[in-house]
Amino acid sequence: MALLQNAKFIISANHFNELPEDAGYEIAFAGRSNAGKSSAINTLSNQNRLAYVSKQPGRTQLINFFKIDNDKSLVDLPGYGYAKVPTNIRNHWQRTLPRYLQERQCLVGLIIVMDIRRPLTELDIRMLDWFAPRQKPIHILLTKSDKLSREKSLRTLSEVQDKIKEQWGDLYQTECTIQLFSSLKKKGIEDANSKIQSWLLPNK
Ligand SMILES: Nc1nc2c(ncn2[C@@H]2O[C@H](COP(=O)(O)OP(=O)(O)O)[C@@H](O)[C@H]2O)c(=O)[nH]1
Ligand SMILES: [Mg+2]
Repeated sequence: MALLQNAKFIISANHFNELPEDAGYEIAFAGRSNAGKSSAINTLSNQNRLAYVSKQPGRTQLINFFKIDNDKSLVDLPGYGYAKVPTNIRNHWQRTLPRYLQERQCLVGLIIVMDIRRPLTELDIRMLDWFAPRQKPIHILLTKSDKLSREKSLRTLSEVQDKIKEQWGDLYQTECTIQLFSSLKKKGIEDANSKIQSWLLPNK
């Protein structure tokens, strides 16, 4: 059974000091608005409405916490990169997100969800730059892979892999893995779930 199947919404936080206690094990999902992050969370947890999916970008502007069990949580970070977000809100998250990524002790790994048609945007790179120095693993889901042919998907996968290696390979010991994903076609679920499981249950 998928570990995330039991995930339940706990709380939304707007400020760093509203976060639940920094204890146990936490994995966070980051990504551009509309990349397919909430859909990926729903797909991986095998629940239809755990995270809020929207046709309109920019709706999730809070840090949403989901409990998996007593000491494990999943975190849906506010989507970034949506032009219509008011400047004050954008500035707020530009301060709060790096702080969360750099200071949260219980954070064991980061999943970055990228639309395969638009991978590694400037803001995705900023997330990598903020988190990579912590030497904790990063896993990238290239989602909406149903939108490209198999050949084009695989080519994008290897291009992103190369770029990551080139840019961060020598800099950090961080493990950074990448896979194709589709919430629509339910592709890549097993690989993603086993990665998440290896972070949350390292001894199993
Ligand atoms: N074709 C396709 N569309 C997707 C996929 N994942 C999400 N979407 C669509 O992309 C839009 C944004 O999805 P959402 O999960 O809310 O993105 P978020 O803003 O990153 O949380 C919605 O219209 C989804 O139905 C996918 O794997 N394939
Ligand atoms: Mg969302």
